[in-house]
Amino acid sequence: MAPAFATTAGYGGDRVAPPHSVTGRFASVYSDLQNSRIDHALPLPSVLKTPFTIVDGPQSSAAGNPDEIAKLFPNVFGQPSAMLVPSGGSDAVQPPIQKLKIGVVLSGGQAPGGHNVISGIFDYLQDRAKGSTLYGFRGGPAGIMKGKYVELNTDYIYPYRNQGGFDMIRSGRDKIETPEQFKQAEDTVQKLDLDGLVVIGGDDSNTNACLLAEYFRGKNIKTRVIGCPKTIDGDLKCKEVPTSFGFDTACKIYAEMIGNVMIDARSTGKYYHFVRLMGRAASHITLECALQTHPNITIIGEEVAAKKLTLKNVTDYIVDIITKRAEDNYNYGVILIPEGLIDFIPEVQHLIAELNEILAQGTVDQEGIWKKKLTDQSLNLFEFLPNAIQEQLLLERDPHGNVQVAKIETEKMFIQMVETELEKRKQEGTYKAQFKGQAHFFGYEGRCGLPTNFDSTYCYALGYGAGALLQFGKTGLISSVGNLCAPVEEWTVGGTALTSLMDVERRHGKFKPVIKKAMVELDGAPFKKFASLRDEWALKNRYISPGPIQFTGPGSDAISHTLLLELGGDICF
Ligand code: FBP
Repeated sequence: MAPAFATTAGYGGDRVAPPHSVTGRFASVYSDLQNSRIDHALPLPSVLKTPFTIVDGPQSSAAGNPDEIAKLFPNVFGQPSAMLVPSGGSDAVQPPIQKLKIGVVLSGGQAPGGHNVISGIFDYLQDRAKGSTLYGFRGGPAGIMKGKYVELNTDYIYPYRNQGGFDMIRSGRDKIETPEQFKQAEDTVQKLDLDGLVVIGGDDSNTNACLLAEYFRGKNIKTRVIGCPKTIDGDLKCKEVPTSFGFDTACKIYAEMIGNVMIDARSTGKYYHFVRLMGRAASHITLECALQTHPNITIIGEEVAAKKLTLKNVTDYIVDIITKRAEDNYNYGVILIPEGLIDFIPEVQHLIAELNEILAQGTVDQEGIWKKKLTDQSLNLFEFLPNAIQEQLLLERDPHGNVQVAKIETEKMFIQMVETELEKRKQEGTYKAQFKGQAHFFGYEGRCGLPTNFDSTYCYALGYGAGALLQFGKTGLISSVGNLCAPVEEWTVGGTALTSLMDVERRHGKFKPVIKKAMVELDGAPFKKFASLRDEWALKNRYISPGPIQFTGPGSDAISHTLLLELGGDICF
């Protein structure tokens, strides 16, 4: 018997499972757990279960350089934030648009919960705007430009409910940036007669969403654009957008693996495990995993940058702790390193900036003549790095011109550098033990897991809210769900002006709008908590093994330590 799947939205009543899947995924070949997750009932914030209307807040500004942002976004700058509030009885407000045609796109790296954002939009349309149509653009923004889409219906969406991955419509990293590409996007939305477009993505994709909103409004095109905060990296957040989805699940997956490695280290007593964690420029994932598992050493990139540490300083910090632990006969341990670390070290930043220039001119020859273009300091550093790291630093940049930090094996580099330094200390007689390093990179493993209860529910509310914003004619906002420490019923739902998250960067003599990445704040509660405990974790083994993600019972609804601490809560160890 096909199980009934119900949202507890209560608005449009229970939905019944389609008899079979007609898409790439087949619920009939799912594990029992995957199947049970499809039917997991998602609670909605109370405001989404009643008739509601939208109330505007005060005019917004920008995160920096408001005058420049105002010039770049003359049609959407300064918009107020929007908040959904109940409107019952005689106050009931009819949304201006009854039936909608909406497109949705997944942009950038996978993050658990993306399918639920789409389910949320779809269910909103079913519940509140009957007869509407939802199109999914295939393969990311390229799908918009090339007009590649699929109509999403109940059967299509069903097997993806509460499941990880982005495979319902896939994602991509293309950017809509040239005038021709904007024109292509315009042609597609006109052809489909779209009332709205939801862009589910990180900082770059949401900047792009805002540029599209501006473009469409400037040309009097009716298509409105709403963004949704996605990225496991956790670096797209502000007061109104407390976290990006996917961070919670990814950190819990990595924390389970780190916990297992810790027990392995303690069991054999012979390895130092160097674990590099995804997260690109920011160290939020590393910090959260440290708070969840209590490793012996954790390097936070933002602290390294603030203290202007060199590679040698970081190596010495690790080696000092290894040496001290050896005095207590602990010749094992776990060390967490953020994947973007290399980019935080000022001397490496200079080197990368010089390499970027050289690569942009396309002048990296086999003979190494290109190296003459490096300054002496950068050349010395480059020559000092292991060969593998040299090669990785020369790899092609991503579409945004960034070094692909996921491909740089910093954990291996540190093992080599620590080995060399310990050898020196052996000669000096200050280290007498045996060091063996094991390298790990935990990255892609965390991006497509079954979303936690938090990510499932949060994403569903983000999608449902995005549908509401579009039906009320909003554009240039990012779907925002707040009050996340409270029970779901009390969560707030609304939208925040994308331009209010923006600043400008000067590139090639022009101002370019960017949503500022939210980095780990050294005076923020999560880092302070970590800093107050790290010395104890370094020498005493206070390992915690959080185990696999729970969907029921103790801990199943716990939010990340980072979010809890940022929202004023505390954790007791
Ligand atoms: P987004 O910023 O698009 O969410 O991607 C996050 C991320 O997983 C980073 O943590 C990682 O550095 C990068 O994607 C890897 O990119 P790719 O999937 O292109 O290898």
